[in-house]
Amino acid sequence: MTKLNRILITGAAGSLGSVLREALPGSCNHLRVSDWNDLGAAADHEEAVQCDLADRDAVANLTKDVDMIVHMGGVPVEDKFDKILHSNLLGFYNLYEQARKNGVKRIIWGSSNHAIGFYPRTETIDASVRPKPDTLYGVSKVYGEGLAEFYFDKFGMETVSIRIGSCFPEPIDRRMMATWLSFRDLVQIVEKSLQAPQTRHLIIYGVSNNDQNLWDNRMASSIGYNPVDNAETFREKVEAATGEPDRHDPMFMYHGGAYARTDHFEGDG
Ligand code: 15L
Repeated sequence: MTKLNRILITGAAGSLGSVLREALPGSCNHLRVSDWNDLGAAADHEEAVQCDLADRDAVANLTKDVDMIVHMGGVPVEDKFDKILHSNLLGFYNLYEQARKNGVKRIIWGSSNHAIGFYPRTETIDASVRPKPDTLYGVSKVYGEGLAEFYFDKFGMETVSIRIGSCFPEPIDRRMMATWLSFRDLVQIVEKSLQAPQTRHLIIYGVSNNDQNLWDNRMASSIGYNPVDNAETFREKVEAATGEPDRHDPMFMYHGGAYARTDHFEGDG
């Protein structure tokens, strides 16, 4: 494996960012970690930078001398539009534009299954389908994928957009029997995205090798992703802990599950 010189991880104090902060030091000589929350003490191999991605000048410095970025920052669930605007739209744009100016080769980022969350579960889809976001949060992920496409076509800056399913230590409800991504498979899909010689703008699903998978993830094998975990290992535990599904509940009707019936913060900003 060829080592990159410097990788930047954004959202490094968040749940997935922390997993990658632990796992990626072997992929590079220098690891720069950033978050708008406190990052704790920096390890010897780390440069820790507390930064709000909506601050353009700060992002210009943050993205200097970086080969590739693993972007896990941003609002991670449905929220008020102003919060999404600040982090997922403005912050995301700043990251792309400053990365371009600083000559960053590739961004690998956490898009989400909520970009396609309003597809009914009766349909298996691949990553080429038209988006069907289930929330404003999902719309922000579609925007991110659009910006990534534009930055590749116009400037040749590469992206891997990983539409992450449900990334938790283990599946905790029946929907996650289909959508679960283990931490181990998260690390693998990010490492393969960093190592691939060329990705252009690739959209793939971040999902483990679950028997009930809703997504045809053939595109992910083009970078050598071969998930090793399967939610079936936890079936008994999940079924004992959660009731029989109501097939008419949006939770079980759509790929996006509960997000398809989440509150809309109408006019709240
Ligand atoms: C997401 O995009 C969220 O960040 C995560 O917290 C989960 O809710 C996940 O989707 C999911 O769909 O389970």
